[in-house]
Amino acid sequence: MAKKTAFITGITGQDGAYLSALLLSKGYRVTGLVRRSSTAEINDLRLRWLGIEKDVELIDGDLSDLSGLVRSIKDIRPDEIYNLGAQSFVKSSWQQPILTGHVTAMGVTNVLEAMRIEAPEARFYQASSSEMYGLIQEDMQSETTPFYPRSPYAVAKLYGHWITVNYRESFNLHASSGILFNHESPLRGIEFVTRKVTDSVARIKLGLSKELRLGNIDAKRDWGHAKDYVRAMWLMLQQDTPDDYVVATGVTTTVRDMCRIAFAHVGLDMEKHLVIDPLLFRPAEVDVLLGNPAKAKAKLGWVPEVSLDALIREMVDADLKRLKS
Ligand code: NAP
Ligand code: F7E
Repeated sequence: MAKKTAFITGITGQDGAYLSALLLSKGYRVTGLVRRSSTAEINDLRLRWLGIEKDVELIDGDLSDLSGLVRSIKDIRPDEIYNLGAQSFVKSSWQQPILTGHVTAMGVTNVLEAMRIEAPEARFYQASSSEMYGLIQEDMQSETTPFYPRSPYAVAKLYGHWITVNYRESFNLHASSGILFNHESPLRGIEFVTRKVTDSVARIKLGLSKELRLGNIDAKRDWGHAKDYVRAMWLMLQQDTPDDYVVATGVTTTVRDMCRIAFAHVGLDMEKHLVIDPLLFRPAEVDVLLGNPAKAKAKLGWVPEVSLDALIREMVDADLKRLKS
């Protein structure tokens, strides 16, 4: 069988790196879009962490630049397109709402347009988010739960989700949307709460720091491992018909209890180090998220393999190792 080609936007991010590793292990040619930076040597840090930086082809480009996307897709002729690129940090989206709209919302239309023009037979994956449920309308969120976004990021993702559905219905494209709940790993950006916690716990353990400052620790999230979640993305594009799927563990935990796992792993007392900082609270919060992955389990045969306990312990160990070296 001919080698399949994948094109990944956001290839330098957490999910882009794990997805690249998965696709390479399946024999794909993996290509990806990279924003030009004056410090190019740090662009591929995550790919290097996984030891695959030499195995992927990186193409300069930006989600806000339609003509560049059209040219890239024309040159690459991908079989599968994974749109993972985004301004993905919720808190920053209040600081940069317009940029978030340009990249996280309109960027989706740009990729879909480029695909429609140059590779209409390709299969498309959109990285939708549980943040779209925001002020939850049902205790457990599924594909049929109404959305109520609570941040400029979530509003932008909702646009991306619906434009994907619309292009599927309007142009008969094989376009699927994965509504993924929070997923983490040692490659998670340091600004997200799990990695902030595991990095701080490692620093405190090594005597490099004394405290961990957090905002709303009563917020609850349904956390899984990124490695499990990129498998679900790939499975969606292997189906005969495109569709939308919730990807989650079905377990929700407070930020406080997630922290407790990290401190306990290195034998530290959380109460001695945790400081609540009102400046870290958000203008509007998503209090609780809990996903129902029944459809993904039934139709894709997808089940998460890593528990939150194991995930946080892996992240703390990776941060200890990183800091020691
Ligand atoms: P991430 O680590 O923040 O990666 C985001 C990627 O997007 C990076 O490669 C980044 O490039 C790229 N990017 C940002 N702006 C861009 C632009 N203007 N043009 C081209 N590329 C741009 O995010 P992630 O955790 O891997 O998440 C992947 C996707 O899933 C995102 O769309 C995110 O919103 C969505 N999502 C994530 C989660 C989660 O829990 N992780 C859950 C649901 C949905 P640089 O490296 O240059 O910054
Ligand atoms: O916050 C609370 C914060 O920034 C989780 C992105 O991948 O998942 C992610 O969005 C919770 C929130 O993730 C701090 O208020 C308390 O309630 O790790 P986070 P997020 O906002 O849920 C979704 C699914 C995405 O799609 C996004 O792209 O933790 N929290 N104290 C804190 N959060 C942070 N970051 N920092 C704190 O100090």
